[in-house]
Amino acid sequence: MTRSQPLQDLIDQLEAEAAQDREPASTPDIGIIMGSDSDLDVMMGNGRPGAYDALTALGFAEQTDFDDPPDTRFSFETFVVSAHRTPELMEAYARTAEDRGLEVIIAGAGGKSADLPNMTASIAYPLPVVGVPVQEKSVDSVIGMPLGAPIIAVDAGKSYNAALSCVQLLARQHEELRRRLINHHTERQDDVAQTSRRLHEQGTPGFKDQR
Ligand code: AIR
Repeated sequence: MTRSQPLQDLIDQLEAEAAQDREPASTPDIGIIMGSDSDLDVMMGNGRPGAYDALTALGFAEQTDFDDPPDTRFSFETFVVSAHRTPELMEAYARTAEDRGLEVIIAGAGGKSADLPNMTASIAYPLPVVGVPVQEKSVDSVIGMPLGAPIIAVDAGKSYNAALSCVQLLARQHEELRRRLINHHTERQDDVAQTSRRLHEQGTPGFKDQR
């Protein structure tokens, strides 16, 4: 199949970056790919929190230029990669991921043929891939991997949890991330405890009025 020039340029760029052999601290730790920009709200968050919200809350910055890393130690990058419209880009992204310094990939796709997460996991192996079914009807497609071809997957739309899972993996090597995850969890506990106390002390009608 012929390739458009912008597609070829993107593939060439990934391959050139992989050949740079850069310091891991200056490359994105997490790569986020999605089948379409119509997946953006689910994948990154819009009202309902997504991967972007989880990662920025944990101190990650979005790296938009491979050659110009952000000041923060931990970062992620984001691309649209369609398994069916641009299979060559999917293959190149997954194949170069490890050499580009990524530690883990989050891959999300919607529809019934949500093949980006599972195909990326197959090609990027042994790099771990966390799959996000963007819709309920995408769940079987994302999680249905054969024996010996692993993928980590979250429930439909739970890109926020996919990001937390990635940080959990990274935290095995980075005590600072472990500390941030524990703080994040403690904040969640505070939220539940405070809500519980308010509901109990205000009673149901008073609590409803103040919501
Ligand atoms: N998709 C895109 N390429 C391959 C697949 N499976 C998915 C996207 C999106 C849905 O198809 O992940 O959820 C619809 O994409 P679009 O671009 O038509 O809005």
